[in-house]
Amino acid sequence: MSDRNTDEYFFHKDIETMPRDQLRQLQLEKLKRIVHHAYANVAHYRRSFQAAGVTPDDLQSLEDFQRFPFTEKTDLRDNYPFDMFAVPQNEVIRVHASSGTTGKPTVVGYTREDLDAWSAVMARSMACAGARPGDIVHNAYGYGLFTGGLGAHYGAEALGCTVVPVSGGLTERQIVLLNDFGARILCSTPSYALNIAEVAEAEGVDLRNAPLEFGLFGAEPWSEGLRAELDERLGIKSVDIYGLSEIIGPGVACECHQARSGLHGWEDMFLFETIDPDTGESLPFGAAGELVITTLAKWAQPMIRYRTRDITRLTDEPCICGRTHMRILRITGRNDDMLIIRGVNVFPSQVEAALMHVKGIAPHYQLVLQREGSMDTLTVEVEAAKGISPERYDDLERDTVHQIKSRIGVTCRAVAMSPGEVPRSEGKAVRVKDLRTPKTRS
Ligand code: DLL
Repeated sequence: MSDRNTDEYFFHKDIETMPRDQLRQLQLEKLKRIVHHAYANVAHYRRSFQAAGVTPDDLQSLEDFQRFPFTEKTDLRDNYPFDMFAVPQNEVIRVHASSGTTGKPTVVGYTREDLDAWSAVMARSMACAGARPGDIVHNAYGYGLFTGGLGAHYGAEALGCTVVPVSGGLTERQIVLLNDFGARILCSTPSYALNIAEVAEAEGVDLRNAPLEFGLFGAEPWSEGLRAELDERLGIKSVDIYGLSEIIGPGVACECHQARSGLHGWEDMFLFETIDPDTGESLPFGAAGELVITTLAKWAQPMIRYRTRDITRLTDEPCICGRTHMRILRITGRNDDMLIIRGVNVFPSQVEAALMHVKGIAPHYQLVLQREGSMDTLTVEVEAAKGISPERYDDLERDTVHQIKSRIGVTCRAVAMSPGEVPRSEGKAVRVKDLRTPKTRS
């Protein structure tokens, strides 16, 4: 057996480095099985397949799959709570739910086999990101209906780590535990990691001297600028991890710590496509579009061509880590989070990236949307870094407006606030304050 400290030991070599043609063959076999299972057991899929004029027997190649219908978040809502289940409820041993911004939450269910598969992909993701058996994992993702806490928890246990199940919040205590227990791995949202860094600095604790080495950050869009900031302030390598409850939770894709350049999507478990969000046409590798994912082995609630609303690009270029599974490039944002300001499309993460070029502000911000006449306007609330005198706030505002205009092409207003005034995150950051009055229906 190889040395415990080499990556070799942690690769599931046969799967993670499988030649791509074999991987595609494996996907087709698994896909046929899951499509039959979904069709036989979920009334929704029977209806949607019939409406599209397909049956499971029409699936003879991966290309054929493009004729199959998409599944959307509204389908989960319409079948609330349990009608998307493909097994009897007494075989579902866990549910999670995401709080939708409107109406009912979306519910997801897991059989025992599904939970084992989730732990396995999560353990694989953590190893890919730099975690090792025996590591102490400080898990500051929220526990509960959100999949972050329990997903990272069971994945870390499956890898053989020591989990500190601290959840989000009570940040002073997080610093004490991080320092005293000597965690090597921090799991949290990137915005909460920034909050932890800030509180540690305020308490005079230099986490750069602690054993912390890797951060597994995800659950919200973030920028390369924020990555550099977290690397520097926490003295770690920050790694991007992706997932969504409808598909399984965290662990759908993860960056390798060697390249940190795109997230390896686990293609033996999930089928990834990108589509043009307007026409539904499949896009080639490299083109930006909406990510669509199919679960290849999830029995309680198979998801067939699920439209994630996440905008990204895929690449099958070889990676220096040796894994053959394709990479999802950084998620710019969600379709439904895209703002249209004076005709320009803009994602909050692009604003974040632009703000990283403004000197004298802290990386905390909120976007305020208002409506003037028929136009949406954007005000960016930024926060002055500590020690910046209020006389300089005008300059900060001017520079903010300038960086956003020159980098994204959007005209906005900026308001500089005093240190600590922009709300801090303990989970997914709220980036947008929407003060527009609801549109009246004509
Ligand atoms: O956020 C699962 C998760 C937990 C992923 C912990 C990573 C770490 P949901 O609450 O269902 O599940 O939200 C899923 O969050 O469709 C994306 O819009 C966004 N998201 C998740 N990871 C990333 C990421 C979890 N790395 C939704 N970059 C997804 C950008 C992300 N957006």
